[in-house]
Amino acid sequence: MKILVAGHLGVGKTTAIRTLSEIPTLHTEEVMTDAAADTDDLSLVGLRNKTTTTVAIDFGRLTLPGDKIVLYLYGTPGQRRFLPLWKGIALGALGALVLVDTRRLDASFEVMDLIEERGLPYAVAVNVFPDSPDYSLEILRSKLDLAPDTPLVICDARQTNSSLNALIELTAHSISRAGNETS
Ligand SMILES: Nc1nc2c(ncn2[C@@H]2O[C@H](COP(=O)(O)OP(=O)(O)O)[C@@H](O)[C@H]2O)c(=O)[nH]1
Ligand SMILES: [Mg+2]
Repeated sequence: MKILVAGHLGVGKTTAIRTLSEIPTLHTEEVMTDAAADTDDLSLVGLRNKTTTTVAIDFGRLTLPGDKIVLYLYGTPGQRRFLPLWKGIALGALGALVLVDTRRLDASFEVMDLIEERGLPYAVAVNVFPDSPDYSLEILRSKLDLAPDTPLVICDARQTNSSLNALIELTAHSISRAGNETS
């Protein structure tokens, strides 16, 4: 099954896929060019030393513990200018794990809109950084304007169990939604 790992620049997509994948991951990172410097403003993200940006996709694979379910993970850039890429990757996907950084909540709306437009079920995983504001889940749910049944979890993309937990929430939600639609 195909799963998207989506989110804005610097939110931790590459990290999460590296952490989760049981095979060496494929990354298409490119050195950010001056042409993208205005659109991908890293000072906003607090990543002044980040010199690469995901221009296409990350790819990894994961077999869920206990099941014979194999997940193919596609890291997908959050910017709308990658829409043509999105259309292809989203086709046939089970759902999307949206990584969110509480320091830049507004930057997550673009990616959530892209996913909703494609009709994909999604779960939100808040990737915590040392200087992230500490909101309760209830406040986050309201700030992100999430539907009551959209899973929302806190995670650390660098930790396997934490990322896996987020993925399991998404898989359960997507399977349950697919069940509701066919019944
Ligand atoms: N503190 C902290 N740093 C993280 C976490 N996840 C990613 N990072 C760091 O944040 C930076 C951006 O992550 P990356 O995976 O490249 O983001 P991407 O642009 O979404 O692929 C990297 O330097 C990561 O090491 C996290 O959960 N906690
Ligand atoms: Mg990346």
